Amino acid sequence: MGFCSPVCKTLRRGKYFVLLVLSLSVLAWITTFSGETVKSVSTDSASTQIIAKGDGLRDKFNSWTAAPNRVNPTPQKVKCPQESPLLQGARKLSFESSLKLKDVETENKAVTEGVYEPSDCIARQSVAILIPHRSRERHLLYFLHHLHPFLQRQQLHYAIYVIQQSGDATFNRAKLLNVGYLEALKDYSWECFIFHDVDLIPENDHNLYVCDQHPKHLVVGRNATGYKLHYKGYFGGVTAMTKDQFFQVNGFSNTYWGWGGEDDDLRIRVELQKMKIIRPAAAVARYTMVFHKRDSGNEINKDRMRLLGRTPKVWRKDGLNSCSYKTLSVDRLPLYVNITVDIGKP
Ligand code: UD2
Ligand code: MN
Repeated sequence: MGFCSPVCKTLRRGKYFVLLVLSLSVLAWITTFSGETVKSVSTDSASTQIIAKGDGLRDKFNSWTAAPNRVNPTPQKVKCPQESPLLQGARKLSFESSLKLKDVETENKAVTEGVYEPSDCIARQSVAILIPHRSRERHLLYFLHHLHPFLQRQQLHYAIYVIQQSGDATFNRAKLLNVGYLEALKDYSWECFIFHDVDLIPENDHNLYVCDQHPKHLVVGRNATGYKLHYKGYFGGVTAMTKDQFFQVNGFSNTYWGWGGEDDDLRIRVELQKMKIIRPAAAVARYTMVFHKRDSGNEINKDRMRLLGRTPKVWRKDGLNSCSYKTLSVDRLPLYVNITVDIGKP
């Protein structure tokens, strides 16, 4: 609205003329472009089959994005960050009696046959979690429910292996873990192994399930012991060792049947190799142990002190290199690899 002089009117008309000329040139340019595109891409890219004639600019865009090794290479995955941005710190754990395996499977669709790998970055370590097991199904369910999301928040490439002792002979935690190590290495060259009780649930995801320069003990404290270190050389519950560290100590002893001693034996092996045991800060290395009584078939091993005394003499001959067993089945279930094994009896 308002006053417009004759000069202003001429200018306005001129503006319309310039606009018209511009639009006509754009139209002419698009037509030329479209013809060229159809011709040039139709020979060298499978993706061109979906190109419709006359859609020149979009075609050109398609051919740029859909021919990865020609113009625009597929973005390469980069290493995951030193500290995962997904960590949440201390979390309240839940142990719902109504929890079902199907629920846990539904929550973990990104896990395939017990294995997970981050989709958007390359994990810093490939870790096998080994669980010795017999008749603790409920604990296993809670374990899977908590550990899968926990490990995923740490952006690890990992697999969960459950090593089931068949039969009802006395339980042998250490030998089952040796079997787990040997069997898991048949699947993949895991660089780190976590030896894990089924009933221990980590409370803080800053407790990283990765290996270090030295063997690592991840349980500083747990609910039942007031979150204090049990005793100075304590090495039970959950430990992390690289493939090479575990090989160097010849794994666990195979000779501890029943409860106790096998974790101290591993500590002696580590010390004999002049390796140190490291632990995360007490504030993060906290666990809840699901309540349980001593299992039948895992009675206290009264011979354990004698066995511990001879470890320096026998470790070279008793361990991974003498672990004899019969694998009865390997089932690749959605959330874990289930290895059932006959490890003999005392
Ligand atoms: C302690 C140690 C454990 C081990 C054990 C002595 C901690 C937190 N844990 O655990 O690492 O050294 O003493 O052997 O200090 N299991 C079964 N079915 C059985 C028996 C055992 O699945 O019938 C497995 C299961 O993974 C269990 C683990 O073996 O968590 C250890 O047995 P436990 O929980 O009975 O022994 P606990 O809590 O005294
Ligand atoms: Mn326990």
